[in-house]
Order: sequence, then C-alpha cells, then structure tokens
Amino acid sequence: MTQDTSGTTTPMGFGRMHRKEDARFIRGRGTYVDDVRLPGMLHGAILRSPHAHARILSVDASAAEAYPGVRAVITGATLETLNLAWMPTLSADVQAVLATDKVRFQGQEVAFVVAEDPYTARDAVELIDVGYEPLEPVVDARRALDADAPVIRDDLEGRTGNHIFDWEAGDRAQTDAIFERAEVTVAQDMLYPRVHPAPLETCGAVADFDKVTGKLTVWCPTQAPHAHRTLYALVAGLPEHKIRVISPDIGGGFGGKVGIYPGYVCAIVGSIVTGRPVKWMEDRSENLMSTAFARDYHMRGEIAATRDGRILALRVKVVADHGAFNGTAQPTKFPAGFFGVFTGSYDIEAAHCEVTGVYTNKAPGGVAYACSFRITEAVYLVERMIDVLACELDADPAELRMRNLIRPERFPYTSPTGWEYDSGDYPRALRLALDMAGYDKLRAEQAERRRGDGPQLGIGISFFTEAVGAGPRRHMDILGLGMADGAELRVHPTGKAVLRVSCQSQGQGHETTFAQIVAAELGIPPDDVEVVHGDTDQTPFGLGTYGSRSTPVSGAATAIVARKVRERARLVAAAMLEASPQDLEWSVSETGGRWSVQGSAGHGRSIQEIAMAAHSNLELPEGVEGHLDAVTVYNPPNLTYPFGAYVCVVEVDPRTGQVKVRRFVAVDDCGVRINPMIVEGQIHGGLADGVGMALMQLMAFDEDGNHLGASFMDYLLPTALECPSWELGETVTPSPHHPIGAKGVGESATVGSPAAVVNAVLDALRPYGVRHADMPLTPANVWSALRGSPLRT
Ligand code: PCD
Repeated sequence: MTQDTSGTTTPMGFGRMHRKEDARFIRGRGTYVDDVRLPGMLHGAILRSPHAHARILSVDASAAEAYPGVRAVITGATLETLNLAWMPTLSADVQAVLATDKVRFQGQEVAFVVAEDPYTARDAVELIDVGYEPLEPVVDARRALDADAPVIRDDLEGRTGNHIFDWEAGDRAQTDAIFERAEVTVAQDMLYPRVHPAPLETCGAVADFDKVTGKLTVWCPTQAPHAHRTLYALVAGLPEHKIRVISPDIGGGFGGKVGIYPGYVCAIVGSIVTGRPVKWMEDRSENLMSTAFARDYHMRGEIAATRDGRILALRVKVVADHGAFNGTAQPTKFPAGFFGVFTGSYDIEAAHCEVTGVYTNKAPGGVAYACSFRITEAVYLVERMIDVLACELDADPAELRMRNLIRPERFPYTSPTGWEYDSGDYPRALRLALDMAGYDKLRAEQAERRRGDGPQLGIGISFFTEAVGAGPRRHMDILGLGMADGAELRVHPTGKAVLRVSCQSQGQGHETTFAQIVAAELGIPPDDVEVVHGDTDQTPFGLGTYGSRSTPVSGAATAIVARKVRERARLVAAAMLEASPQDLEWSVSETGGRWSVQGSAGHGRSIQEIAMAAHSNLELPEGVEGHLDAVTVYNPPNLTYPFGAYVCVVEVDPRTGQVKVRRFVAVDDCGVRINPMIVEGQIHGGLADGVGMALMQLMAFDEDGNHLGASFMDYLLPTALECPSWELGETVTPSPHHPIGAKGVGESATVGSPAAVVNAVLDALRPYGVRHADMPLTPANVWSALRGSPLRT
C-alpha cells in the first residue's frame, strides 16, 4: 500500500507487485524485432565508411549486384532518384541516409544490400567498391570552431564553418555583476565524455510494403511509434493511415531508440524496391559506432560565493559536440535540451549559461541517454562545482549543500533561468541520506586512513533535481508534434479492461504500473487490465517514452481516462439503483470498486456489475451512452521535478589508481510511487549506469577520427562485480499538479549518480592536491591525475 496524494491509502492498485510482462520475459518468450519472421522475407546489410571524413569519388556496386542471392543494392544515388538520400533529424537538420557527396564519420552508411539471407547480404557488402579521397577530419569540438578547420557540412548552402548554434539562458549582466564583487570565485573546466546508451538489443527494422493495399508496416524498436509514423508520412510522402509502426518488445532503449536511423529507411526502401519484406539488424559494433551517442559536453563552470559558503551566482560555458549531423533529440525550443536547469537544487540569485553546438566528424545523435534532455550534464556540472567550491573554502561538501539547498517553503520555486520546480523537501532528503550513510563515522574513518598510505576512503555526495514529463505542448514539441499523450480505456461486459496508451515500454514495466493506475482508480484488479502499447494501429496518438515522461504524461492520461469511465459508471449505477447520480458515493476496498448510495454501503453495485449492465438492455437515462469506455488526451500543465540525495563511498588505491565502490546510498523522491518494486529496479539500473559512466565508459576516437570503442571489449558496461549492494531510501513529496501525485523516476539515478561517484574519488584524492579529473576515472586516469600527467586512456 502506498499513500496517495490526499493521504488516503489505495487498497487496490498501488504497491509492490511482480511485473506482469516478466511472465514472458523470464521464459524467453518476448518478441523482439529480430524475432519477427515474415514469409519471403529478405535481409539487408549496410556498407559503412572506413573514413571519418572523405569525399566519395565513385561507388561501383556491379559485383555485389551480380552476387548470387542478392536482390538489390541501394546506394546514395538510388535514393537521390527517390528524393530520399537525406532525411530530417530530430533537430531539424538533415542527415544522409546513404552518403552521396562525402562521408562525415567513421561508420557512416554508404550502401545497402538486400539479399536472400543475412550472410549473403554481408558478403556482398564487401564487394562494393567505393573510391574515397580522404579529407582532414575534425575530431576535437573546440578545434571545430577554428577559422581554418575543415568545413564538415559543405552540403548545407552557405556554410563556412562548423558552428551550429549559440544558445543562452539566464541573466548575463546580473550574473557578471555578482561575480565582480564576490568574495570567492572558483572556476573549473570539465568534460562530460561522449558515451553510448548501449542497450542489450541493438537497433533494427522489418519493413513490409504491400503493393496491393499500399500499406507499409514497419516493426522496429522505437520508443516513439506514433512520432515515427508521422515522420515517415511527412518524409516519404506515404499516406499516414497506410503506415503502421509496430514497436514490439524492446531490449532496452535508454534514449537511443527515439530517432529514426538510416537503416530503418533503407529497409523500407528495400521492401518497396523488391516487393518483399526486408529485415535489417545492426550488430554490436555498428550500434556502438553509428547509432547515437550521448553527452560530449565540454564545460567550464564558475561559482561566485561568500567566504562563509553562500552561493551567489553560477556561470557556465559549454561547447557541445553534436557530431556530423545535428540529430540531438529534444523539444524544438531547446537546442541544448533542458540544460537550462543547471542551477540544480540550489537557491542561487543569478545564473547564466551559454552553449555553442558544433559539428565534428563523429556519429550524430546527442540522445537523452537516461536523462531528460541534457539534465545529466547540468547536474554533473553543478555538483562538481559545489565540490570544487568546498575544496576552495575547505568546507564540508554536505554542509555546503545543506546551506544552499532550496528550502521547502520556497516551492513552487522559480529558478533563475525560469523553470518552475513543482514540489520538494530537499534538506529532509539530504539529511536522510547522510544518516543512512553514517556520514560522521565515515569522515572519522577517512581521517584515520589518511594517516596511512594504503587505500584511501572517498565520500562523494550529489543532490539532483530532474525535470521530467515533457510537455506542456505549448512549450514543447518534437519537430512540431506537441508533447501530449492520448489514452483509451474500455471495460468489457464481464468487467475486464483494456487500456491503450501511446507510450512504449522498453523494460520499465508499463504493462504492470499502468494496470495498477487503472486498478486504483476503478477498483478492477491489475491482472484484469490489459495494457496495449507499441502499435500505431491499436493505440491513440502520443509522443512516446523517453525523458521519464510516461508516468507524468501517459500515466496522468490513464488516471484521467479511468476517472471518466468511473463517472460514466456512476450514471449507469444510478439507473441500476434507481437513485440520483449525485446521491452515489465511490469506494474502493480490497474486493474492488463500487458505487453505492451515500450512507448505505450495502445498497450499491460493483464496477463489474455496472460494466455488465452498461452493455445490457437496462434503460439508461436520456443522454447517457451505453458501454463503459472513454478516451482522453493529457497535456501536462508543467514538468514534474523528482529529486534525490546520493552518497557514494569509494576506496582508491593511490599506488594503482584502482577505484572500488564500497557503498552507495540513494534517497529518491519521485512523489507517489505506483509500484515501489519497479521504482527500486529503475533506481538500481540507473545507479549501475552512473558507476559505468563515472568509472569506465568512453567513446574514444584517435586523431584520424577512428572509433576506438566499437565493442564491449573496449566500451565497458558495469556488471554486478563493479556495483555494491545499493542502499535505498525514499521520501514522498507528491507532485501537486499530477492526478495521482507521481513524478517520473526512470532516469533519476543515472542523472544523480555519476557526480556522487566522481566526487567520492576526488574526495579520496584531496590530500594529494587533485581538485578535478574527468570521467571515466579508470585506474590509468586516476593514476595520471595523481601524478599530474595529462595521460588519457
Ligand atoms: N513508476 C512508478 N512510480 C513513480 C514513477 C514511476 O511506479 N512515481 C514506474 C512507472 O510507472 C514505470 C517506471 O517506474 O513503470 C518508469 O517510469 P517513468 O519514470 O515514467 O519513466 P518511463 O517514461 O516509463 O521510462 C523512460 C525511462 C527512460 S527515459 C530511460 S532512458 C530508461 C528508464 O526509463 N530506459 C530504460 N528505465 C529503463 N528501464 C529499462 N528496463 N529499460 C530502459 O530502456 Mo530516456 O530519455 O529514453 O534516455
């Protein structure tokens, strides 16, 4: 049982419950894109560029075309005839589907072979002969802005440089003025390195164009099926009602499955050209090299404060590496995503930030990998800066945070850059985390260890605020599509229900939690509620699952559509009881939902009885429709602002640079928890993610733009071995504007944890005079930081 917003409990619905979908997942009975096998299906494979930057002189596909089993070879030239060589990106740039003029990153798509089986397709790819003239690559984002840097996007008319945009937020004059008179200022350069969402399932698609009906069906693991369908319609000129996008079970998305990738378009063209279904599945290296990336923010932070630790102002400059095509995923008005929340959880008088986006010869993407559009970068920046300030003032980082956190009475709180935080009690969460960690005892142990030369103890704190649940649609859209979500609910005559939603689970457990929302609102057991998602022919329009928006938006839509059904049920019950609807009261007990005459609980009807009556020959009052169903569209009034306080304890061996995460305490507040077990699972995953980014993940490139991390041998994922047993705590501050008081949580831990780990490592290194080192804090990087050498892995 969990508290709901009004402080009452929900006897049915919210609470710990095993995930319904696990019945198929743990038996290996899920259906992923690669499980889709259609009669007569062909297979596609992509030829990719070996160069980071090169002019294409010629493409000779004749040997591949002649290879037995090959059914089609599609090149950039083929696509040009169809006007499909370029496609729009999520940031209103264009991206080459198959390169025509130049290749702009290593691994870029050059040609697509369609064959009878995947092996033939791969073999034939090797037979395509491409003539390249290598060009100087631009690998360093800061170098990209140099006047003499090679121009990457000479396809865009009038381009003379690699600059994409400048974006700023906050009040520059006010911020600068505070800096000028501040007692203390600190500055620090830091990099949030390029990382990859690396879901276990790679991307892929099965496209089936039926020439007779003119209908195109595309199976692909998209986090936003409806947006994909609309974009296919707009780009390919196919009628939208003749396109069906099916997103089956997804083996992890983490933001990497929001966009449309060239392979999807190639599979579609392949099916149109051959008249047969075409499957394309990328392998691990292709996924790591070409399909999305995240972060790559070169940041400089500055804090102005009083000598006794009151933070007055924050100033930030960012050079954002967007790769060869600006394909970052975020609402249109926000070219730097929600980086504007960079003042974090602190009550700061003034702030200003500037972000400059640049092109480089690297894969495009800039996906919101487990953060609501760049909030991970923002939280990392401010949380590192607080520790840098603590170092400068020789202050305790916990006390410094406590001193500057936004006080509970300040909510709803408007940040200096204009974000309205809905609710929170930050000091309570931090106090709980420190208590759980036994902070004072840890500091004592640390002091003790500092007297020896063995492994040093580091205690790292981070406090984060996320802003999740985009829209409101007035301010937030993706390529013009407003960020609101539909929901449809139908209760069958026997009282079993079907909920149809536009969001699409990638492992988050929506089939369970969304059924629980209906259960809490209607008193129908969660097992009696089927959640349909991921098929545009079966579900209402909506913008999909990312930015932890499903619970804030689709979850709210679900509660509201269930309330509409409940109101319909009231009218039907009134007719059944021959009472006036106003005289009925609603209740949910362990046995279910019920409308009864006020004051006489026995005189009522269960939701199941009402459902049957709604479909029967019962005489209904004038104007009351039969059946028991409803539809709704939910446009959120604001984002929800989950938050948390994390404490990480590490041991660092100064002789080897090895870091061991000994403990991790995470106190999260995501408002009302629908299913605490799922919430905890989400937090566990995000914490592991954070440890991975802090300690071992990096998409590295050499100076020629060669990708150095295209396998899991080089791009390391954290396993149980690197993770401690997580210690979780919670506070519950409901969102005042969400129908059930819930805030999103899916990305909270990924947002909050990297800074805690890095702060812990640097805390351990403090006696050695190391103030900052960039992620990933591999043994080599820690070792070289200790020796003040710029060596990087
Ligand atoms: N919940 C509850 N309660 C609360 C909240 C929440 O219960 N309060 C739950 C729900 O309902 C779900 C989950 O939990 O089931 C989650 O949610 P959310 O927060 O709303 O979120 P979503 O939207 O659903 O999801 C999304 C996220 C993201 S975003 C990410 S990255 C990640 C996460 O999610 N991803 C993933 N998590 C996960 N998990 C898994 N398993 N897988 C995956 O993939 Mo992005 O933007 O995309 O980057």
